[in-house]
Amino acid sequence: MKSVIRVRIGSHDAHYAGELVDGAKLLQLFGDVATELCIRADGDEGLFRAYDSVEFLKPVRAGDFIEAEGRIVGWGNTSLKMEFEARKVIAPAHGHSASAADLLAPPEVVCRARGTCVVPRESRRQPLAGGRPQPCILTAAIVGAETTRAQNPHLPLTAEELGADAARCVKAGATVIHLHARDEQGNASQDTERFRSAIRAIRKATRELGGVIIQTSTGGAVGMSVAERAGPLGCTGEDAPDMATLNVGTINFGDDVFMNKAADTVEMAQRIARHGAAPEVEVYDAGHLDIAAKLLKDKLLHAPLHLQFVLGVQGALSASERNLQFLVDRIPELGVECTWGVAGIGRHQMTMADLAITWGGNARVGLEDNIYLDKGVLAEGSAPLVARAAELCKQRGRKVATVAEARALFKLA
Ligand code: KMH
Ligand code: ZN
Repeated sequence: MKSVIRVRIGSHDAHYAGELVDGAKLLQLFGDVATELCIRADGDEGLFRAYDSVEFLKPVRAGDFIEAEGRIVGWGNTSLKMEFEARKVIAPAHGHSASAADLLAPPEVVCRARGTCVVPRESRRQPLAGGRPQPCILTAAIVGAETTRAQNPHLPLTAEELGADAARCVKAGATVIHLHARDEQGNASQDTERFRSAIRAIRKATRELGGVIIQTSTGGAVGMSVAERAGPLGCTGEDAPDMATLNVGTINFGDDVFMNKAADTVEMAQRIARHGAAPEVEVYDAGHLDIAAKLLKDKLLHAPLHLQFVLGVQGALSASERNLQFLVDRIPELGVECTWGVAGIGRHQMTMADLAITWGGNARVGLEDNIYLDKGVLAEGSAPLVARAAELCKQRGRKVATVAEARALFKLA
């Protein structure tokens, strides 16, 4: 959650020699930004309790335009942890006419701060639409189609291994298993029976832990036909997956092309609807949101819509904070109730998970997308990655969703 204000610093704000502005002016701007954040989160102006740090980095003078931005970075019961940045975006151009000014590109950061605001319990107005985030749904992508045992020897391949790894992920906090299957040679397979065995093994291994939501891939591996990719949808009745991915746009995928022609996406959406699984739309690039909007308009998708931003695939949208912000900001354009999550590829996995957790979204981690726990340290299965995401939830004050909560948030049957 963020708030931005932009103001011109007038001559009346200048306090020191050379039209220099008092640092307190910037703290006043941060105070206003913080107040908006409290209103957005809790419907009340709240109170600024303390600054943990304030750094004045550059002078501010009369005639400067200052943009002050604040974000909630931690969700306490009554406290909200915030980070602030003030940037100079326009400055008077000296040496020209008295009214000349320059746009600064890039803007100059003049002040950074961290602090805590409090909205007393009795003042909190809950629940507010777009206010405090819901519990965070952690998805474990435990195998994928591309990762190999040579890259990470802890990759689960057989049904039994998938079941055991899924159980470890559930213990670590995962409530959704994003599932692919492999054949005897370890190659990607969308064969119905292989998925059936894996689904049975996962359900058996996680039953005593409260179960898990199973989301089967209909993306499979590059080069597979639609009919082949739809294999997991042959699992019905007791073996039916709860969710299925829907890939809506073609992208470069490393040296390959991951083809998702419009007609194929329509067919897959129809197959998923006939099956009864809840679709999750995989968004690898900005235009995929536009395709999702068209699918909604054509009644091939329905609310609530589940969006998974997969960022950092080589050939698609990169995993940056700015790109994620852009995608998240565009969600309201869809005009329907949505849940959203992020899967960052490779070294971006935990950074993207942390942003999603901080901003109120959901996070996907696991060996499908990233094989390392730390730089140069292989993850021993996906559970350590899930555990780290759960730890981030704790640090950010987000509750990790239970299966029942995730089912309710996804509105699954
Ligand atoms: N293996 C990728 C080409 C999905 O699961 O739906 C596609 C993929 C997406 O993994
Ligand atoms: Zn996948």
